[in-house]
Order: sequence, then C-alpha cells, then structure tokens
Amino acid sequence: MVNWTAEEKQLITGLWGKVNVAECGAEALARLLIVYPWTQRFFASFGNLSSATAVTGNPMVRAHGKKVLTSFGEAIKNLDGIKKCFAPLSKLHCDKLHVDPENFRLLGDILIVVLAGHFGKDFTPECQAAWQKLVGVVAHALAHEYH
Ligand code: HEG
Repeated sequence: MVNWTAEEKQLITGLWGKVNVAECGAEALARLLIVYPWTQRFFASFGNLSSATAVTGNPMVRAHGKKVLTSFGEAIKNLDGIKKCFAPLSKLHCDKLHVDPENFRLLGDILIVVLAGHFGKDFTPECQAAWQKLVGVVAHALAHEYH
C-alpha cells in the first residue's frame, strides 16, 4: 500500500490539470520508440517507424500515446487504489501483449522528461519527486499481475 502525503497529491493533480494529454502522450510514446528502439517490436502493426520523423508524425503512435497517458489519468483519479485499478491492464500486458515490465519504467522516466520540457521551471524538484513516485507506482502496478 502506497502512502501519499496531501502535498504529493496536490503536486500530482495540480500539474495533471494543466497537462495536454494528447500532446504529451504522443510525445512520450514517440520518444520511447526513438530512444529505446527495441520497444518498436510491440508496435509492428503501427506502420512506418523507420526514422525519428516517421515515428513523431505517425498517427497511430500519436493516438496510442494519448490512450496510454489517458490511462495514467485513471491512476491519478485512484491514487489510493492504483494496483487494483491497473490489474486488468497488467494482465493484458502480460498475457496478450507480452511486454517486458522493464519497459513501464522506461516509459515513466520518459514521461518525466516530457513534463520537464513542457513545464520548465514550474516542474519543480518537489513536483518531479511526486511524479517520479507516481510513475514508479504505476510501473509496479502494471507489473503486478505478471507470472
Ligand atoms: Mg500499453 C495497449 C496503457 C505502457 C505496449 N496500453 C494499452 C492500452 C492501454 C495501455 C490503456 C489499451 C488497452 C486496451 O485496448 O484495452 N501502457 C499503458 C500504460 C502504460 C503502458 C498506462 C504505462 C507505463 N504499453 C506500455 C509499454 C509498452 C506497451 C511500455 C511497450 C513498450 N500497450 C502496448 C501495446 C498495446 C497496449 C503493444 C496494444 C496496442 C494496440 O495494438 O492497439
């Protein structure tokens, strides 16, 4: 069970209210695929991923990035029950998609980079600390149903 301080909750939800989910989600997934190219193997059906420009402009990457970050929003709405909330998604990523859970950590770290880029000085060290904790908890929850 994770404990969140009132300040952490405020830092997470306060920033989340200003996040452009479509933009940041698309950027995060595109960066994952470019920075860690082996992650492309899960998205063979997404068409052209042959260069950074192709990845960034790929509409399926953009749509899926938005979907993934929207799903993060569900975690934020359920901060005290993230494990339960993500149990079905964890099963899906394990049984059907066969995604190595290490990739959840990589995506979490990439999301931090994206937020830092979008919010600059407003992404204070305290805010980063709260978000870093969140992406860790999300990665842990998504890995929880693996066997
Ligand atoms: Mg996953 C599908 C969420 C990381 C690969 N991912 C999905 C879906 C959601 C989701 C909500 C749609 C599920 C559905 O259709 O019912 N993913 C999600 C989160 C995270 C994550 C919250 C956070 C860390 N996913 C992730 C990573 C990879 C991956 C790191 C691979 C490197 N996801 C993946 C694939 C699909 C989904 C291949 C199916 C995509 C498709 O074919 O439409």
